[in-house]
Amino acid sequence: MPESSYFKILSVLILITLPLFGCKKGEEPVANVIKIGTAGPMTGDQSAFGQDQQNGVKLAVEEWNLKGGVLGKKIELVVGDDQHDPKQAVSVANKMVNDGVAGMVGHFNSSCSIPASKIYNEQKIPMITHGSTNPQLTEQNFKGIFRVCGRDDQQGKKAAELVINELKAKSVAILHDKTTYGQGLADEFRKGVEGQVKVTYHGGLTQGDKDFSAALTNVKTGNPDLIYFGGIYPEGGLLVKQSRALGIKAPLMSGDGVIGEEFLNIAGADAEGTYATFAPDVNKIPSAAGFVRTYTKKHGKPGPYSVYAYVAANILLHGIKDANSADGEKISEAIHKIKYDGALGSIEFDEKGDVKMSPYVIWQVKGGKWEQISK
Ligand code: ABU
Repeated sequence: MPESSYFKILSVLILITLPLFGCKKGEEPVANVIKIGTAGPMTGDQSAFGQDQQNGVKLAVEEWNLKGGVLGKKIELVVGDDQHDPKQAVSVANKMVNDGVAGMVGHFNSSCSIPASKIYNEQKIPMITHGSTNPQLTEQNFKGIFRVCGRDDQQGKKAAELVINELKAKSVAILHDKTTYGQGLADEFRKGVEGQVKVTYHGGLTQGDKDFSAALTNVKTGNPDLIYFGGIYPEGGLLVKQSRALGIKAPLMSGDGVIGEEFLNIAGADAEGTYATFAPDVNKIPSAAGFVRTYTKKHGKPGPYSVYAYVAANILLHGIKDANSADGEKISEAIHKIKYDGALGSIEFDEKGDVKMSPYVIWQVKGGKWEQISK
């Protein structure tokens, strides 16, 4: 094709497509949609958490779109799958930047949120995680990084208080999955019991392994009153099952990573009596009743972090609305000022991007179900 014809065709194509981007000849393209992203373990062994997250964010986006979207534009959700792998999380974050998202909900795993947050921060894209609890995330003091969940220094302390004051344990064994979350939480728990309870064993295991008999043999030798585990349900469920098979009677205690149906499915009857720290039961929060009803109709019973993803998405969209702009810095400023009253009650952020109120309560498996046992 002669070069002049090629350029003529190209010019016609540009003229035809310009209105699709909402601009006239000579103007900068303006998108007709506002994109927000959500990223987490959408596939793989932690996908129950990822799917709960995706469903919660989708519900918020659907509700906003039914009311006309935000800033007069339809909201488009971009979903990223990091498979709880930090390297994958970085490439998902770069893809979100290229896709032009105005803000992010997630990631879920602290080991993913922390490296991804560095990219969002460089690009001034606000990020609200619904479930990353490692303190380091907000200790970076990035202006646009927030979390609607609590922190592991809070839940590790809460667990230690239960073990010392209520369970009156004299000795504990501490295990973790060597991740940012799991190891960090185990360390926070240890800080809380140090000097008051004997630690008979403290060691790591590898995520994805299926046989924990080596670590559990060390645990058994110390005969502790309780085993504390920092980690997620695939390993937590197997740990409690295998500890019973080895004749260990000590109860397991863990954090928010084991809450949910999957832990019960993996551990079966051996789950009974397990303790965990997590936020209050969403089914008992009056302001969450509407969310529970709508979510259940669409996706079945909400998972532990569904409502947190839903609330994080709502806060992000309110931030865009309050800022009256899709500019990341303006949105982050607006989120810092927000007093959001939604499904989880009133939420405000401190200067680091943490919620002002620590949410932790104690849960226990009773009659084959997770039950909130403290206020
Ligand atoms: N907080 C539960 C698991 C997610 C994370 O912080 O890694």
